[in-house]
Amino acid sequence: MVRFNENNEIIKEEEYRAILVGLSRGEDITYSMDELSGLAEAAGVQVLGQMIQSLEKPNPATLIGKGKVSELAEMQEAMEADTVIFNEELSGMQLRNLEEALSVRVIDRTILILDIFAARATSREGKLQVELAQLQYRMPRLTGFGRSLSRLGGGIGTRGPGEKKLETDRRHIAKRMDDIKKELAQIKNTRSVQRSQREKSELPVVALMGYTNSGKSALMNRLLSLSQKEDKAVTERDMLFATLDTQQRSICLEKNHEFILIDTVGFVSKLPHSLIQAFKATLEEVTYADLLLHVVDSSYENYDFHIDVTNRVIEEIGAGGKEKLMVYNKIDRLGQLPVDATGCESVFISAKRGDNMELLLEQIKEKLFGSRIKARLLIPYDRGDLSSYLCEKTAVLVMDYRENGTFFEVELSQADYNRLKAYDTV
Ligand SMILES: Nc1nc2c(ncn2[C@@H]2O[C@H](COP(=O)(O)OP(=O)(O)OP(=O)(O)O)[C@@H](O)[C@H]2O)c(=O)[nH]1
Ligand SMILES: [Mg+2]
Repeated sequence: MVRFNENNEIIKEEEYRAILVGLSRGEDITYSMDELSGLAEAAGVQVLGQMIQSLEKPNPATLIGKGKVSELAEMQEAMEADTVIFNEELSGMQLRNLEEALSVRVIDRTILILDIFAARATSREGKLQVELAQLQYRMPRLTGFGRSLSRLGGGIGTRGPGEKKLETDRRHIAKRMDDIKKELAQIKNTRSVQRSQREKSELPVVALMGYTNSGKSALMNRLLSLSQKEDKAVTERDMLFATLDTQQRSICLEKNHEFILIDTVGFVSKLPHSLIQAFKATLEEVTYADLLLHVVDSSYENYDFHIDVTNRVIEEIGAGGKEKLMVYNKIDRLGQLPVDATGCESVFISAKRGDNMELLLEQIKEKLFGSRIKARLLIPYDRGDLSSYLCEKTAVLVMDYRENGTFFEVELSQADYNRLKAYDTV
């Protein structure tokens, strides 16, 4: 579990005993709480119990109601818990009030996720991104903290000692954030050079995306072993956030059918916004992919929820318009095949046992190298995303700006055509 000392350095401590607290605004939060429990365990916290409150409007001072705070204090004492973990992100004021009322460590879902990322990051870039996200989380909470301290330090208009300390802290953090951003920009530059080298090789790119623990790395390893490259295997483990850094491997199945496969960080619900921002750079690779494989753990009963969360992040990083194939994994754990409700093309596999790999490869091959067809499309002006897609990803023969949209005569893959056939002028 990560805490900060006076100089904003991370202090590592071991094994906490925690109670989880959830707030429901009428929705069922069982899954979300299960996930919080998984996150806590991944951070090395022992979960003793949980408390849920149904509340239409969260209490601005303590998130949960006053009565619930007292109940929580009793529960914490009885169970000898030293930590309380909230499923919602807490404001600086809520954190402070709750810590005062409970006199134990109070943590929220965001800091827990950031903590796991901090512990797992191995690359320089990964570490910097997590640190930046941690500082971004800390900055506004520092302000809240400072206000209360300055009230203690004197009346209106006076600067208490707390305020001075706050100023130093804030300056220290701002400076560190600046340094990190500069270094990240440098790393990004190097990567774009690498990318342009790769683009010269003109290999198509396929990116694995999906919820954490869905089997993205397992699928990458399966494809590597099919192309006799077991020695290039990536980390695959039964835990949340096993992969943090984007990894690339080339997969060569037969002559002229080689592609680059990218394994990426997994997602989780309520992924802190600052972390998505921070990881946008590493996930930027995804926005250059020709095809996304959205990997789903179909043995998880509520996998639709995971699909929604993943789709939202895919949108947020600007990869929403990419060609996508739904890959329902872990079918070895199921009695019958899962149902796809997304309407996208889908394939049902087991990365572990190797079921339906041929089928998956056929689909990938078709999408990447499949035969091209000629089409005449009229793309409305409010769908500039589609026009740019056509320009970048297909062979444009004719392009003409007309009254009600851009007219294209293009050569494109069957999959692209299927996606765009609503705009066919024929
Ligand atoms: N039964 C079964 N287990 C699988 C299958 N595919 C992956 N797993 C297991 O699921 C766990 C997670 O797999 P990973 O490949 O690490 O998952 P990931 O999507 O890369 O996870 P993150 O890197 O955390 O985002 C591992 O223990 C895998 O062995 C499958 O088809 N069937
Ligand atoms: Mg992984």
